[in-house]
Amino acid sequence: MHTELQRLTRSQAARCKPGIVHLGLGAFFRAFGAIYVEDAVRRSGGDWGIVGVSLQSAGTRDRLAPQDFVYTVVTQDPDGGETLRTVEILDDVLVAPEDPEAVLASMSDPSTRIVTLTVTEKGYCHDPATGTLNFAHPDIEHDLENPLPKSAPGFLVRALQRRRSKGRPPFTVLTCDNLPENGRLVRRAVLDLAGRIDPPLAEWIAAEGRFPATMVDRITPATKPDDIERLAGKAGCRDEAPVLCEPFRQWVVEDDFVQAYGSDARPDLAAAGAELVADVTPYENMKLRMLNGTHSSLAYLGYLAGHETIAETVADPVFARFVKALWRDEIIPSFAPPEGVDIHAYADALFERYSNPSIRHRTWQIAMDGSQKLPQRILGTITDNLDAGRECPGLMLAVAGWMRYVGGIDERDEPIDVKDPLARELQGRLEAVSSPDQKVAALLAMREIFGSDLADRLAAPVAQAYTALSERGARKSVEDLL
Ligand code: CS2
Repeated sequence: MHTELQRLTRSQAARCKPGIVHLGLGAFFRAFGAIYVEDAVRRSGGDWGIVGVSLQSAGTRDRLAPQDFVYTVVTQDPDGGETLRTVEILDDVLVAPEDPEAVLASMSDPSTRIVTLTVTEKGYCHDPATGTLNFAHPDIEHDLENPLPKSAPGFLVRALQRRRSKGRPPFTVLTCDNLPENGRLVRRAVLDLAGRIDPPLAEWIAAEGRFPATMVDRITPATKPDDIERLAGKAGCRDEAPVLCEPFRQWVVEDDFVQAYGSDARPDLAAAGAELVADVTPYENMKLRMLNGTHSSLAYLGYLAGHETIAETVADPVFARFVKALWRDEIIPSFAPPEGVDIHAYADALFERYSNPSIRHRTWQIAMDGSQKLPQRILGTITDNLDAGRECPGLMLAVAGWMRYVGGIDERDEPIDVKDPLARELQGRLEAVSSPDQKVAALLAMREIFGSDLADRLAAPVAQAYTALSERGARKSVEDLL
């Protein structure tokens, strides 16, 4: 018999006053940043409630509003055990396209001292190969002309403009996206845009603004409709917006926040387990290359081989050997790990995390937006290897795997639902030519992905890998490589 379950409700009458506006309220931030902030407030206090902003659609707000913005985070253990935690740190959710004015008002409110972001790689509207703002991006073109913006850089610039005109200090911009030197990247996007809109504003931001870099890590697969049903049965109340994640989490934050707020510049993140350091770069390199680099490699090749999730892919002995070889032979030799980190133990721990069968992280989900991810995840590692005279056949195969994937037809001749801001251009280029060499050359010519000097160096090895994939399929190509 179907029983009507009650909705999830807030347990504490008193809510935390807002101090953070978060742009891009996806599952990752709700399972990650929100937890750290809530823990910091529980341990050390402070007015750090979070106003979430969806930059695209109303879905998350519509699910969260009837339950007063409270939701469940479910950590999933390898043995099938689950821990449910109710998160109450969200104060409100705004939907930018519906009411950009409300978003700017919240960002320029005196109580807002930090704006955090998880807008994904493409949300910075930059050129992935160079890190500069793409002024030809339609949202940036719009934001140059209109005081009510659409893009994340646009909201940051217009909100900072309001703060400056009201004599308020800027907020700290704390990006939580998987981009190299992410603090510097968002700073550059903001200064590029402000420089065109209001040059004195750009000078003020350059002097007063703070853009700490961060390394973020927690595997958070998308929630599926049956998860919602299953959890409702388990919890005895209905949450329309739960998020699922692995037990592991790590946040390394550069301790450089706007000084005008004194000791009130940030929540006590250290009390919540975050590491506050002077330089995040070695952590970022490690995480982007070791985790995200192999995630993307497994996603393209695993998908082509017919594997639905990362756990399924690494349960296949061929792919298990492949990912271990990637770490050992191609990735670990390419960078200097942070001091005190045993990088081989880090790789072993990653393998355990990938193998967690409770985490159903789809290869298709990770394969998304490859044009924006490849440079920092894989191409930098390849460049460093080639510069040092080392070959890297595994990563070349991964690049070729991406090229096969974006071609849009899998190994059983079924269509692939390719999600990428450049999908149309990628497919157009592939369809315009016929031989593997030409197809590879056509994609390598995309400077916004490969820059200006990598194409020549990749042409022969990637074409060879692409041919192997076309003739023998992904699994056999991986096996032959080992
Ligand atoms: C993944 C990441 O979707 C992806 O591209 O590689 O989101 C990954 O799960 C996280 O970075 C883990 O911290």
